[in-house]
Amino acid sequence: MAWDRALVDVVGLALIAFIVWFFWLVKTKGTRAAATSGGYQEQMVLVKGGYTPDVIVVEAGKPVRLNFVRQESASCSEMVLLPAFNKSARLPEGQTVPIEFLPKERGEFEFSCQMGMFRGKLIVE
Ligand SMILES: [Cu+2]
Repeated sequence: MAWDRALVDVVGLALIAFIVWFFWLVKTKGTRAAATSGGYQEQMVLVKGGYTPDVIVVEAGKPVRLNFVRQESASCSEMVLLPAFNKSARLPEGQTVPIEFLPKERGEFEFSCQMGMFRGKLIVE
């Protein structure tokens, strides 16, 4: 019968979808910024159709340096804003633009383009 083979296929596909979703979800917990010799927690952020990584984990009380690298010409991403830290910067295409700040409080803080279409999150622990 064709229908029972179809059922097996559907169950198989559902299982694959679940596995993909599960591992993808685990991965979105965030990227931990690396500690550098200068005492900074540093993370490179690729700006291309969004922010990669878009969830960055840092520790409170230590200075952070996010190095934004914009690799697209779409005007949407030409500014990045971190309202919680009173920071913003223009991102010329192809240049590395560092943004430095000191996260004092724990919490989750958004960063985004000026229209809020691209979004990322900084998790301060
Ligand atoms: Cu935008």
